[in-house]
Amino acid sequence: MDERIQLIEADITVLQVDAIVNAANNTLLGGGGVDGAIHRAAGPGLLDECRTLNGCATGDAKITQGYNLPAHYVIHTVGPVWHSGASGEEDLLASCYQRCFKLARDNNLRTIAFPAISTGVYGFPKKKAARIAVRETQKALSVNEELANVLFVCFNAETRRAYAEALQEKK
Ligand code: AR6
Repeated sequence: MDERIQLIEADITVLQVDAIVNAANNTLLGGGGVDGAIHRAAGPGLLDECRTLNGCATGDAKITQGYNLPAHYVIHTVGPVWHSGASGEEDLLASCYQRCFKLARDNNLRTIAFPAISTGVYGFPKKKAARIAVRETQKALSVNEELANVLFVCFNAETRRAYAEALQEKK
């Protein structure tokens, strides 16, 4: 495993990194899950900035300041809702990671923390999602030497196991 990848169990809102990623929805105006937690911790400034962004397409990402968060930036990405897997869900989830890493590069970010995008309310199978996260992260790390640390933030044991397996497979 690339030593720049770390697997941690934590609340993503407390992390002191250059950017945390938000698993948002198309409106970018907040919601439940990690999105709700990030908006609560960041304070109203985040919602004000999000209102100026005109939403976000599924598979795309947009960056804002971090406001009251310890992280400098929030990268908001919109994962796909899992239906059957035949609606391009895997490619859309891969695109989320690619767009986040593109923003990281454009903004010279060195440390970035991801939640398990789409695997909560949006129902994406956790193991499939972890494999995509690991694959796209390894691709990004191979072309971006500025990237010092990528954290996969697990909020439950099942997610942690899914990432541990995906990382093991890639060894
Ligand atoms: N820190 C880290 N991970 C978290 C936290 C947290 N504080 N809270 C939840 N998770 P979800 P989605 C994990 O449902 O599936 C929102 O309403 C959670 O356990 O937050 O992409 C949006 O507005 C799971 O592993 O995001 C959208 O409408 C992962 O974060 C919709 O949910 C993602 O779960 C997006 O659904």
